[in-house]
Amino acid sequence: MNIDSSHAPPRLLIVDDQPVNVQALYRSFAPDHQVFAATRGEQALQLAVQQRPDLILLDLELPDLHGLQVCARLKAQELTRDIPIIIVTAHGDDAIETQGLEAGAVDFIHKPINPAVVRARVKTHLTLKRQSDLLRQLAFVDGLTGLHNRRALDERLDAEMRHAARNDKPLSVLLLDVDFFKRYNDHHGHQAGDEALRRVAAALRGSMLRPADLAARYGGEEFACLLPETELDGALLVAERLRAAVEALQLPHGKSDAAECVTVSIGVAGKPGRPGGEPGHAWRAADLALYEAKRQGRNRVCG
Ligand code: GH3
Ligand code: MG
Ligand code: MG
Ligand code: MG
Ligand code: MG
Repeated sequence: MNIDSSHAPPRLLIVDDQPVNVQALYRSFAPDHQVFAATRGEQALQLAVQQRPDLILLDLELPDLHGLQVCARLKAQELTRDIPIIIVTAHGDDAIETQGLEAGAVDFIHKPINPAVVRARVKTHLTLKRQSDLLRQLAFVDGLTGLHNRRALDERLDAEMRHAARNDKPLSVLLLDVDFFKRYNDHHGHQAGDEALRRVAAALRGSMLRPADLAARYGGEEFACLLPETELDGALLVAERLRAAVEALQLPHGKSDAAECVTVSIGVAGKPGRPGGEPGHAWRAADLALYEAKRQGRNRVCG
């Protein structure tokens, strides 16, 4: 679910071991889609997790895995389950087509392809995907800030932790808390406080660089970020960038004399993806680090 990219071009992953096929599909979609390509099954699985495409065009005959295996594995993991897959193949008979649809593909296209037909089918499935994403947004978006809400965060963290443990990948979490926010509200009023939270949220959103990163409103004036495939060192750098972005907003604290402008303290915890790790541990570690950042004087990052 890419909440913030509703106006961004749709992201397509093309999987085919023949460069000439990749090029043909690339040519018909590149002008108004963001296109990624894989020539092997394992590479496709990796790209799907890293890039979270909106749709996958999948060839069946691949050098390492059969396309049906790729399809089944994409459907078996939470992170890629909702990505529509269209199978594109030269060798499909009715039996294969049935197997593909049963494995979770939404559509089946026979080669040689007609670019106009492929475009039309892709458009239909992208529209359906957008509609189901929209429904998810209503359930998973924080109404005040437009960031993901706590429910979305919990769900994603759960999925990311399992992925990290299974693949021995790092994963880091950030917990952010606005400094002296009670006094900001007391001084400027609750409505101005809400507006400040929106501005802080926008700054966080604008500073997250990877598509798989997630920023959420944890509750009240607290935010959380999830950084898949990121070691503690990298997470500390991201946290410092977020801290600086909020400070750069220069939202005056007024006469509240708590601070010059609105700032955040950030606690960072890395590697909760190790086997046996669980989401609760990640938050507790980040929370301890956040407490330390507050104790050391606020407007800083601890990890
Ligand atoms: P600290 O630096 O220790 O975090 O101080 P603080 O004042 O930010 O901490 P505290 O937890 O005492 O106060 C948090 C305040 O955040 C309380 C509440 O008025 C404000 N707050 C929480 N949620 C909202 C919200 O949705 N809108 C507004 N305007 N204020 C909120
Ligand atoms: Mg092939
Ligand atoms: Mg707080
Ligand atoms: Mg606070
Ligand atoms: Mg507090």
